Amino acid sequence: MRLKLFKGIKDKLDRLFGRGVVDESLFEDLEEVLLSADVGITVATEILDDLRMRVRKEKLEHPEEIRSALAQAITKKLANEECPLVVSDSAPTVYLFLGVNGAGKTTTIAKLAHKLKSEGKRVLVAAADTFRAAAIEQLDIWAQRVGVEIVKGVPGGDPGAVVFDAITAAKARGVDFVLADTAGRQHTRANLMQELEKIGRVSQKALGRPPDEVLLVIDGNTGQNAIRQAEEFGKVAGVTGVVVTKLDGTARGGAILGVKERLGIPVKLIGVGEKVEDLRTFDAKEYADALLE
Ligand SMILES: Nc1nc2c(ncn2[C@@H]2O[C@H](COP(=O)(O)OP(=O)(O)OP(=O)(O)O)[C@@H](O)[C@H]2O)c(=O)[nH]1
Ligand SMILES: [Mg+2]
Repeated sequence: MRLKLFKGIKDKLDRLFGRGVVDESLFEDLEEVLLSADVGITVATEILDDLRMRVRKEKLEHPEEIRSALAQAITKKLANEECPLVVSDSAPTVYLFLGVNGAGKTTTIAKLAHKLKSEGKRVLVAAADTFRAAAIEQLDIWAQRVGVEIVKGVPGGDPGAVVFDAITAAKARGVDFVLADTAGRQHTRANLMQELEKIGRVSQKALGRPPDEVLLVIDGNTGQNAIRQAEEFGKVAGVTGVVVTKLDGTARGGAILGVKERLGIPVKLIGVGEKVEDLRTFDAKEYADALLE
């Protein structure tokens, strides 16, 4: 199935390439299109420099050749970003999910639980978003629907304690994966950010090692602020990977092109819809093609 990302960009590109002329103004317009998709200026410039060089060297003149060369330039830029989720040799493998409010953490956990379960793994989700009763209930409903185990805290309770209990239960029951949900928080709120640090410490205590992945969930509509979020969450929580959600409904998903380069944190998963099946591992070529077609 073809990915459909970045609403609207295809039309802009069709118009540009439709002019049938390859000149400097084409590159200027392409730069504008990339920037409108929230590809950062540095990354956009590098991609277009690469494209210019190929156009010159290979004397490309047909719009379709240029479109495919552009897709290749973007794929090249992203090539070393493909990076699968770490799976521990000693079960349970623990993934902690963080991010700002509404980014898609809980939904992503449901999707990943579904995927792992369909691969025959035993999965336990930890409802460590104790901030709102409704959040615990939301994960509970997903757990039932997907058919995985859940460890819940009480509303207002200590999220670290939930993660501790979940890991302990997972060890006792022979669970393969623990997926821990946390409350959404703004990266500018110091006390809430400290709480994340504590959750990390607690899971270290229960597991004997840090969580295998600390996954920052970012809404694909976030634009260049995504970099800033990644920086701030990275400082307190040792983020190991990024999940970009809602790429099905945005024209601005280009910001992820800069995350790895700026912060050394790879994009691991992407969310492309609201259903449990709508999760993909990040594939550079698929992403580049979706950006342009
Ligand atoms: N279209 C689309 N919607 C998504 C995607 N991922 C999540 N959503 C929607 O985004 C909204 C918020 O998702 P949640 O998973 O509740 O987000 P959260 O980060 O857990 O939110 P808080 O716990 O409140 O911080 C829901 O309506 C989801 O259905 C996606 O990949 N595509
Ligand atoms: Mg949530």
